[in-house]
Order: sequence, then structure tokens, then C-alpha cells
Amino acid sequence: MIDLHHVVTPNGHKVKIMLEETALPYKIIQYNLLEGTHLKPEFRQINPNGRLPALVDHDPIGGGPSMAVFDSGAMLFYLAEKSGRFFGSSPRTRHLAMQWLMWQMSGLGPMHGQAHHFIRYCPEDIPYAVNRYMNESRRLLEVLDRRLREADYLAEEYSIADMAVWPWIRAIKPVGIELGDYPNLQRWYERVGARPAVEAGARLPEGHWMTQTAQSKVKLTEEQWSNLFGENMLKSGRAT
Ligand SMILES: N[C@@H](CCC(=O)N[C@@H](CS)C(=O)NCC(=O)O)C(=O)O
Repeated sequence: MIDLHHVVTPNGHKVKIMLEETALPYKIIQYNLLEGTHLKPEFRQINPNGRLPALVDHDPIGGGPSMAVFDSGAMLFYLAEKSGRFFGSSPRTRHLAMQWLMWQMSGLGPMHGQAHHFIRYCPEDIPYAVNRYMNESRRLLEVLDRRLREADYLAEEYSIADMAVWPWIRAIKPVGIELGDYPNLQRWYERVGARPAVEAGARLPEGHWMTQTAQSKVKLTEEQWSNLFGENMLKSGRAT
């Protein structure tokens, strides 16, 4: 059994999609970032980085005691190795999958994450920061659109790289980007989104912000802001 320490965000959905795709038995342990439930010391034992998602496999690869894995890309890789699925059926497609997974983890996720931060969470309007991260986000979408003009899937065959990218593409609307501007990406988005495991793994509650187009600011209480970006967040990571 795998415990999935989960949150309803693109990084959380990537891993849930993979668990659905592989039908590995798992149990969800749900967190609420605004309430700071991830800031507790118990969670640091599982993820020293204090972020979500993370997993604990009670029947780990290679045997031995339960194993914790953090960082969504590493978790996808772990589950691919455990299941023997979705990580390329040849050396060529395996390296393509690794390449696009790394690209998502180091580029698409962080840049779109910063665009979300400065558009939706930053209490001030800082046009330089918004332009910087929106330009980079758009550039990365162009990269995807070009790749998906030449291939149906990022690694030629459906893989963990597609699972890593798909939930971030769903989240472009709230920062004001139109998927229709990227026709090849849109076709891929629909193709991947039609998979039952993607539908089940990435299901959103009705009216969730990820489906909204408005670029409106999220209103946070002082406590919530501190949990996400301030002293509470810092305090939870300090060595005691
Ligand atoms: N590189 C990490 C990023 C994880 C991450 O930033 N997770 C966010 C939610 S998607 C989080 O835990 N935020 C809580 C916080 O900022 O305190 C991964 O891919 O798993």
C-alpha cells in the first residue's frame, strides 16, 4: 500500500494520475495548504523539503522498511520503476521521457508557479515580475506546441512526462493564457485528458479556481499568508 500525501494542485495531480494509470493500491492523506497542515513536524519526517506531494511506500522497491519519496518528478520516476510502466519502452523513448520530465520540473512548473504567485497571490502589483514570468511561461508553451506538432506525446509514447505536464496546462487559464493559442498543445491536452485515469486522478471540485479564467487576487488572512509564504512557513523548516 502507498500513502499519497496529497494536495489539490498540479504537482499533486501528476502523481495521483500515475497511481490511477498503474492501478497500484494507494490511500490519500489530504492536506490543506492554507491551514498549514503540511507544516507539522510529522510531515518533515516524510518530506524534509516540507512540500507536497510526497508518498510513503509500505511495500517498497527492493524490499526493506517503508520508504518515503518526495518531489513529484522523483515520485513519478519511482512509480514508473515500481510498475514497470509509462517510462518508455525503448532506450530512446525512456531518455525522451526523462528529458521532458526534467524540463517540466525545472522549467514549466517553477515558471508557471511564479506567474501564479505574482498574478494571484502577491498583495502588490509588480508589473516587472508579472511580465518576466508570463513571458517565460508563454515561451515554454511555445516549446510544447512545437514539440507536439511533431509527436503525439512528449516522449513519442504516453509517459510520465505527459502526466507531469498535463495538470500545469489545465492551470494556465487563471493566469489569463488561452489554450486555443497553442493548437498542437490543445489537441494533446484533449487526448491526454480523455484518458479515464487522468480524469479520475485530476478531478476537481466544482468551480475550483483552476478552471476559472479570472486573474483575480486570492484573498488570504494573515495566518494563511504566513503559512504559505511567511514566518509560519519558515519556522516549520528550522532545525530545532
Ligand atoms: N518540486 C516540488 C514542488 C512542490 C511544491 O512546491 N508544492 C506546493 C504545492 S503544489 C506546496 O507544497 N506548497 C506549500 C508551501 O508553499 O508551503 C514537487 O514537484 O513536488
